[in-house]
Amino acid sequence: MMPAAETQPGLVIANFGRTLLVEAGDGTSSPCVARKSAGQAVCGDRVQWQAGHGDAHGAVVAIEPRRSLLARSDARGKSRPLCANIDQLIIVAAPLAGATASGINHSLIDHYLVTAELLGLGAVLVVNKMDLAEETPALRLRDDMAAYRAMGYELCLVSAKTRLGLSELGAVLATRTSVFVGESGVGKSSLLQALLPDRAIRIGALSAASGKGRHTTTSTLLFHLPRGGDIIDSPGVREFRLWSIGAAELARGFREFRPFLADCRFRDCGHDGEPGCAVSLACERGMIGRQRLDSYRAILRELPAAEYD
Ligand SMILES: Nc1nc2c(ncn2[C@@H]2O[C@H](COP(=O)(O)OP(=O)(O)OP(=O)(O)O)[C@@H](O)[C@H]2O)c(=O)[nH]1
Ligand SMILES: [Mg+2]
Ligand SMILES: [Zn+2]
Repeated sequence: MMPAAETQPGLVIANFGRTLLVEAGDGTSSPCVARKSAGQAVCGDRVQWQAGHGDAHGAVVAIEPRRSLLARSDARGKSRPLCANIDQLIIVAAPLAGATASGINHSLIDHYLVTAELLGLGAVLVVNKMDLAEETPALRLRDDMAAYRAMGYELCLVSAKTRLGLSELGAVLATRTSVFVGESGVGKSSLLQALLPDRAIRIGALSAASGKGRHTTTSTLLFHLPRGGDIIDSPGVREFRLWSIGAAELARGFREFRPFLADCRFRDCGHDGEPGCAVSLACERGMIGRQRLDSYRAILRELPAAEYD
């Protein structure tokens, strides 16, 4: 009879569909599959697992309780877990080359900010490719993004190419677990590679792992940073839909709205043109940005009708 495999603690550092890469306490990693009874493990999960014999995959037998879980909706609106145990979202954006406006996708940024607020996670805004921002649009971009800084969000203007602002970004990532989120092509993986010391090795490991020639990220992967802290790289998205939340919850997700929410005439005010709306008034007085109120109203219209009313 074979001795029962020993159960040991581990950390999920990659998920490629059904196969997970689990890192043991000694830093080695093994491909594993999760037992059905364990549930769906994702990058960042602390797990109990058993090594496989020979070429056989190991088995994840249990997932430790999570302190946070980031999920996103798939095309059919079903929520899919993306990564676990993160402390903050690093929302990466980039200016469009040669554009006259800033080219920043504010709608996506605001969706992620609401997500962070409602999950109780930190959020940091990163604008990459600052080397591409030409003079006038760059000024505009700095202005646009400074509004987020005024709300109390940390903002880093960086370039993976010229290494502008990378030590600042490195400091923000140290000692915490973070996830890079944002549109495809904004440079999430490039920033990660610029922050890792053994970058050539890492790039090699990445393309070998995905087995694809393309650089676009297809799996969620966790890396340990040299200054401490872990960072999870995730595939880019075109849009990020919120799970089912109500209008009141959505409004609380816009942190600069909060001081005004109790002052609307109607207790269930949707801040969408109702008379006596304190949020609209604050916007007219310049205390809430027009773009943020527009963003709030756009997201309100995406919510399922039952919750909207
Ligand atoms: N000029 C310039 N180009 C950059 C910079 N950072 C990344 N790029 C380029 O932008 C392209 C996309 O970069 P990636 O790092 O693959 O972007 P990503 O966000 O990881 O994309 P997905 O994995 O598809 O989500 C690549 O061609 C990079 O070389 C930068 O700071 N400046
Ligand atoms: Mg990538
Ligand atoms: Zn209102």
